[in-house]
Amino acid sequence: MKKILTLTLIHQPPRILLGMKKRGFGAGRWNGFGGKLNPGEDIVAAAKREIKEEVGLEILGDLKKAGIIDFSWAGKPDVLQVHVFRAEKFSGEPVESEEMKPQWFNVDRIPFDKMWSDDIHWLPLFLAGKTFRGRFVFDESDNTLEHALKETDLLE
Ligand code: CJF
Repeated sequence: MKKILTLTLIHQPPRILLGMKKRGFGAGRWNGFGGKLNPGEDIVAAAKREIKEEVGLEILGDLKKAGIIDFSWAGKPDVLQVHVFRAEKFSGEPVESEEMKPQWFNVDRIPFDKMWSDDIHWLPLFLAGKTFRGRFVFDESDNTLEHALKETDLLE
């Protein structure tokens, strides 16, 4: 089964806003903001809702499509399809929630050792303003076993 998730990174070069996930899936890792869609909700609406819920910000202007990544685990049929967005402008100040503790990072000091193991592969493309499609296969410890990643002009 394929599950769709959103992931939005707020990028104001040379800084990027990440959150330390405090509970649930990905707890203990820095990441952008996002998660599952509610029933009947479209992907962009879900992305904006998650940013509001997790870090208290309203996105100004459009979310920009940055990439689509399919994740699976060796020997398991389920696929997590993560739609990655870039946000540049927002209103409000980042606030800590029950889910996330936000912090700005300089793009030269991204804490890859405390992030999902895929991020080191695609985040450089994201930071360069590129759009991409990717596929990652993880082992049971969430290490990347194999991956494919390509820059693409057209998403979807
Ligand atoms: N950066 C990143 N975000 C993920 C998932 C992921 N890797 C795969 C799980 C192994 N890497 N998210 C999934 C949960 O929703 C937010 C984004």
